[in-house]
Amino acid sequence: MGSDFRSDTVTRPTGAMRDAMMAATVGDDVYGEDPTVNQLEAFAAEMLGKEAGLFVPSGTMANQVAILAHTERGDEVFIHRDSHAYYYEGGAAAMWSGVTWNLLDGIEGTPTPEILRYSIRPKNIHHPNPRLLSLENTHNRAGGAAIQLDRLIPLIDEARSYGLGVHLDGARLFNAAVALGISGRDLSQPFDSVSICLSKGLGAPVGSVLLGSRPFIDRARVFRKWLGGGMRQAGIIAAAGLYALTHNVQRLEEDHDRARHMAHALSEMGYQVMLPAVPTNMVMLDLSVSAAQVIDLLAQNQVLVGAMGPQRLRLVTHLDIDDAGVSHALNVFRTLSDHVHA
Ligand code: TLP
Repeated sequence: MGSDFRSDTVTRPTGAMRDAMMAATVGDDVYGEDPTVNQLEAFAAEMLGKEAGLFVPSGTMANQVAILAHTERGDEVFIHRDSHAYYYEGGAAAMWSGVTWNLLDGIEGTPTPEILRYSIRPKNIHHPNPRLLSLENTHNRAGGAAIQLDRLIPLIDEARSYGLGVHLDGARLFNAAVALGISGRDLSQPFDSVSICLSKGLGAPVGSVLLGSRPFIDRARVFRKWLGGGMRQAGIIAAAGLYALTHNVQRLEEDHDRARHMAHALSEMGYQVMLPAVPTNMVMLDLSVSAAQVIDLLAQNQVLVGAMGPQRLRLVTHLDIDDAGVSHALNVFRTLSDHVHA
């Protein structure tokens, strides 16, 4: 019984995935000679309708390499203030790319075209060079919200009218695609670059892929090397990624069903559940007491959850959470409910 709801990053590779890793043909990927890495990059590019792909160790490196490849030092990057690349990446874009952020508002982590328009300053010696818009789908801090294309396209059109490039942090792109009932390819189509994570709901132990045009990926490959992300016989882990993309996309529906069931049950118990318009594999709870206190109480009962704010909990469903794990967690929440209602 799995009851670790802290993140979908905690999944461990299954036996079948480990078999695929064991069987992988490998070579030195810094020489471009690892057949399994090459296969993963080509497969992911084909799946998302982009020219080329770059295998990187983490979602953070995928975002940082993308920002490096899109910008020059001092350029301005537009991003929602709750987005991972700004909020959770330790200020890395300031360190590596030397860019300046322009932080935007908007519901579900997604600005409107008007919000972007009002934040664009005229070309003038006083202002930085506006260069990139970075979006996120699903949006993590917005409770795993899947964002529909009809909200994204007008925003992207607006960005393009100022000559901005557009990057998508698609760490959970397939959760969004499955929840919206469209292909990952259609959801990626309007973006210049897209990063996907293999090590979240898809269940691989390590790795992300950055996708884009061939010249963009060639440039990104140089930055990956600079950041120390050139890996050698990486086919061992790329094989897990290929397995994940082949077997674990459609099953994300199960994680969404379990999250929906939990959201419903918790709300019936009187918990304040924050639900996005199109939810995926996350449940956010707003408490009237400190999150840390409730996290401790839950952990004493073998239920692990994370905090998304001083009084906000995040529960994430994934490959290693089954129905028994959900029932156990709900029973524990039921016993605590008198203490922790908002
Ligand atoms: N998110 C992690 C934490 O860092 C918060 C999680 O548990 O959700 N983009 C998005 C949208 C992410 O949610 C994450 C990881 C990343 C990028 C970074 O991926 P990694 O951890 O592989 O660097």
